[in-house]
Amino acid sequence: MRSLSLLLAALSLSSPSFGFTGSHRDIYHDRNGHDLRRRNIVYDGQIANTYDFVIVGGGTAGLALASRLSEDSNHTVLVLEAGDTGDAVASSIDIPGNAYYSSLLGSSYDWGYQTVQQPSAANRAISWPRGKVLGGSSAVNGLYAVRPSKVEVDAWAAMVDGGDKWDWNSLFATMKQSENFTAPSAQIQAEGNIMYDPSSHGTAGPVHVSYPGYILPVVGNWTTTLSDIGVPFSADANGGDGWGGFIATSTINQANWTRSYSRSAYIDPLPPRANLAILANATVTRLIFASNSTQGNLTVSSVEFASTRSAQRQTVNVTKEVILAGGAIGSPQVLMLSGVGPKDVLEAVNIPVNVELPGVGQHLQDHISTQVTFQTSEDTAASIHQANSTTLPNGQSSPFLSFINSATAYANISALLGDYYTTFQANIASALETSASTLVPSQYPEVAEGYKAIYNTTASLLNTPIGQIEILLSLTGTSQSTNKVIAIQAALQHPFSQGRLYINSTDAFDHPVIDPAYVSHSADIVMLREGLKLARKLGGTAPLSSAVINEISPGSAVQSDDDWDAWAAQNFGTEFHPSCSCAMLPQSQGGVVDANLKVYGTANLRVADASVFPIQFAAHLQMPVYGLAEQAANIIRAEYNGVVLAQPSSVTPPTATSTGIRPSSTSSGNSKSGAPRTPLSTAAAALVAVAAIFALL
Ligand SMILES: Cc1cc2nc3c(=O)[nH]c(=O)nc-3n(C[C@H](O)[C@H](O)[C@H](O)COP(=O)(O)OP(=O)(O)OC[C@H]3O[C@@H](n4cnc5c(N)ncnc54)[C@H](O)[C@@H]3O)c2cc1C
Ligand SMILES: *[C@@H]1O[C@H](CO)[C@@H](O)[C@H](O)[C@H]1NC(C)=O
Ligand SMILES: *[C@@H]1O[C@H](CO)[C@@H](O)[C@H](O)[C@H]1NC(C)=O
Ligand SMILES: *[C@@H]1O[C@H](CO)[C@@H](O)[C@H](O)[C@H]1NC(C)=O
Ligand SMILES: *[C@@H]1O[C@H](CO)[C@@H](O)[C@H](O)[C@H]1NC(C)=O
Ligand SMILES: *[C@@H]1O[C@H](CO)[C@@H](O)[C@H](O)[C@H]1NC(C)=O
Ligand SMILES: *[C@@H]1O[C@H](CO)[C@@H](O)[C@H](O)[C@H]1NC(C)=O
Ligand SMILES: *[C@@H]1O[C@H](CO)[C@@H](O)[C@H](O)[C@H]1NC(C)=O
Ligand SMILES: *[C@@H]1O[C@H](CO)[C@@H](O)[C@H](O)[C@H]1NC(C)=O
Ligand SMILES: *[C@@H]1O[C@H](CO)[C@@H](O)[C@H](O)[C@H]1NC(C)=O
Ligand SMILES: *[C@@H]1O[C@H](CO)[C@@H](O)[C@H](O)[C@H]1NC(C)=O
Ligand SMILES: *[C@@H]1O[C@H](CO)[C@@H](O)[C@H](O)[C@H]1NC(C)=O
Ligand SMILES: CC(=O)N[C@H]1CO[C@H](CO)[C@@H](O)[C@@H]1O
Repeated sequence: MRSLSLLLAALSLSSPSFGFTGSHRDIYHDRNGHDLRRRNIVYDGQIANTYDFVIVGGGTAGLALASRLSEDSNHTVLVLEAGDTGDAVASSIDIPGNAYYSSLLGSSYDWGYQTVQQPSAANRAISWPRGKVLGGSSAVNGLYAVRPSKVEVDAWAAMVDGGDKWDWNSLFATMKQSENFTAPSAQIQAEGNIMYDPSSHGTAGPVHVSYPGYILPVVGNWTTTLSDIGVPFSADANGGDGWGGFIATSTINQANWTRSYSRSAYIDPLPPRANLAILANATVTRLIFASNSTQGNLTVSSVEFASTRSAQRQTVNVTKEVILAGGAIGSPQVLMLSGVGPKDVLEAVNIPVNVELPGVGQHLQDHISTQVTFQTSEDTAASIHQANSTTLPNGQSSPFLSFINSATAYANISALLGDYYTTFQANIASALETSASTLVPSQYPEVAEGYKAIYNTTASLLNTPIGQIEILLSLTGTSQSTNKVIAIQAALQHPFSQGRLYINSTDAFDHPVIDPAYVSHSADIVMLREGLKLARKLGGTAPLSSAVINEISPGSAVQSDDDWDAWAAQNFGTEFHPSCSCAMLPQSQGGVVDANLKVYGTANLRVADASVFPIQFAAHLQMPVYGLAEQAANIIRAEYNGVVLAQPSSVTPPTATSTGIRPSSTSSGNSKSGAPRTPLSTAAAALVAVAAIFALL
């Protein structure tokens, strides 16, 4: 999937520079020339000394939460985001197809993490991209807008006391609360053979969810082919039964065919809010606890951050809460840097233990993925893009540039293993104790208990109709010789392998050590292999097969299970869904947060992002993350006031608080709180976008 040859071929496709500057209508500025996107973003580095809420990470969850918390004009909210604003690369973010044609992966807008070498992956270190920009990974992802199923969300809710606020009914409601669904045009619906149920969607939320404005004909043959190989057509994959084959919705705004992500959805449309400040280029280096809190739950009193590795550390005080939304890697990293985590990890780097929580960074799970590649006689998105790269219209009105992959399927265990699945499930169940005694990367018994709880829940989900493998159709890729390529990807959805991440440095600018322990449990390779076989079978099944000339990779030499396993080890990568590294579990099971997202042992610290899910879902993660962020805002607001809140559009400046934000026009460059004044990015604008034609998931 990410072999070097694929990448090199991708790079040789020159990347045309589409942009929103030029002859089109300027939608970023009002009549007075004020940049509408910037109203709540701090460009001069000047922030107040103190905020009620400080959110660490302005990513998918972080900006959603900031928007909701600051609807209450009595509360001041600060977001500290490590990455830049993204303004300099707006067209790479905003144009959906640019996720492939002008990708930010590999640029300074990508954290560019790498796992440690994985023995089960032929000792490869696997690349783990993550968005490092306002919007976080929602600014760089593949736009799939799919939801987990009721049975797995309810399984999550059952794993922790008070978990009912995370059951399907609750999460379904908050996922809808985040969403504004727009139906496809009749033409697109017919061409793609698209089915949906409007009642499963929200229409009043900020995140635009719809379908692309251009569909390739082969997409229309997807669901019929799947139903011929035992994966039935789904007419409503968003209402809790998220399995079968379907054309997924995407986070696309049909009004101008742009990506809808947490910044464009939750922040840019807001009027100026005097109680909201969003600071980019601000990496949180640690949390500082109040010295009075040596007994009982610790209180965070301030947050330390810096613009670069060598820059002076600054602090900002917090009166109510700190909410970590740094994502599956950033949040556990900040906890550990702050002395909250496993004692062995903290002692190894001489960080004093403030709260001993052995589960921080543990229980790390991800979806692994690779693909079967076919040469096709049909046009693909990649071939059309290359042929038309100089003539495609600029900017937001191009329906073609809104094309992103969205044909998908969640294949259940029967489709993958047939009747053998009952034996398979029994084998997994009986291997629980041996797995827990050999495969848990921690010396602490609580972490092993959590491993077992997660394992048990995952095993119980085998015997349900939910997807165990996701099968995706990719029409945006290239291969060595041609971009007339159809790739069918298979991605493991419910891993039994659990890894960990940990810090080996006290410097927040050093990456943590990431070891997902991929395929440490052998069930995972069985499932991935059977998924790949299904992908090959799909390519050979009518009507999809009418577009296929031959299989390019892995090719006819790969036939036996051993062949597949060896090939997969050389080729699988991430589906970009790491999570569970601050799992919501009982403390006795190595949990990091409780059902209210509170970090155990603290009085005013929560985590709200993909790191808190205790199990993996058969879904891409942005929609459940938005639902989680909406619910986090509900929980926090309920705790701080019970009154009816101001509407977003009628926010008035804060009145009676002691935490007024210094207006930037009157700021005097207080060196204590001001980030260095830097001219707006030219370095970033000069960035050479890597045209990685990855199959973004
Ligand atoms: C390439 C790619 C493709 C994907 N494709 C899809 C898809 O098609 N559909 C889908 O649903 N999901 C997809 N995903 C997954 C999905 O986007 C993520 O799971 C989700 O966005 C995670 O949200 P989050 O809020 O947990 O983290 P993020 O959105 O990653 O936000 C974390 C934020 O915290 C910041 N941060 C981290 N550490 C610090 C610190 N110390 N100080 C300050 N800030 C910090 C980061 O810069 C980032 O902005 C994809 C992900 C990637 C990377
Ligand atoms: C935070 O509060 C402490 C006292 O509690 C004070 O000494 C410090 O200056 C404050 N920090 C900022 C940035 O205002
Ligand atoms: C939802 O999107 C439609 C256009 O697709 C728009 O007209 C409508 O105003 C949006 N609703 C909200 C609440 O933003
Ligand atoms: C779709 O399938 C039909 C047969 O049902 C075939 O005639 C047609 O060529 C296929 N279209 C594409 C684009 O593969
Ligand atoms: C797209 O339209 C939305 C309104 O639906 C607007 O807020 C946004 O700025 C537009 N984006 C671009 C890049 O045109
Ligand atoms: C410690 O001080 C903070 C204010 O800095 C206060 O909110 C908190 O309640 C105090 N905690 C204890 C345990 O006294
Ligand atoms: C710490 O917080 C938890 C809930 O988060 C609470 O149950 C417990 O009583 C608190 N402990 C102390 C000593 O305040
Ligand atoms: C796992 O499930 C089995 C049977 O369903 C049960 O006996 C065992 O206690 C469970 N273990 C955990 C850790 O939940
Ligand atoms: C998988 O799906 C098929 C087709 O809908 C169904 O017959 C089968 O019962 C499902 N398997 C499980 C374990 O639910
Ligand atoms: C931390 O781990 C990384 C591997 O992820 C390694 O390259 C680095 O040298 C380690 N640093 C220290 C200080 O051990
Ligand atoms: C804001 O605070 C004032 C004074 O404490 C209170 O009367 C009002 O209800 C609060 N408003 C909200 C939206 O919480
Ligand atoms: C963030 O830092 C980059 C690199 O120094 C700079 O180009 C950019 O202008 C900064 N962004 C903001 C909002 O200050
Ligand atoms: C989507 C698009 O613009 N397609 C055009 C690509 O270019 C060929 C001719 O080179 C046109 O026929 C397509 O319509």
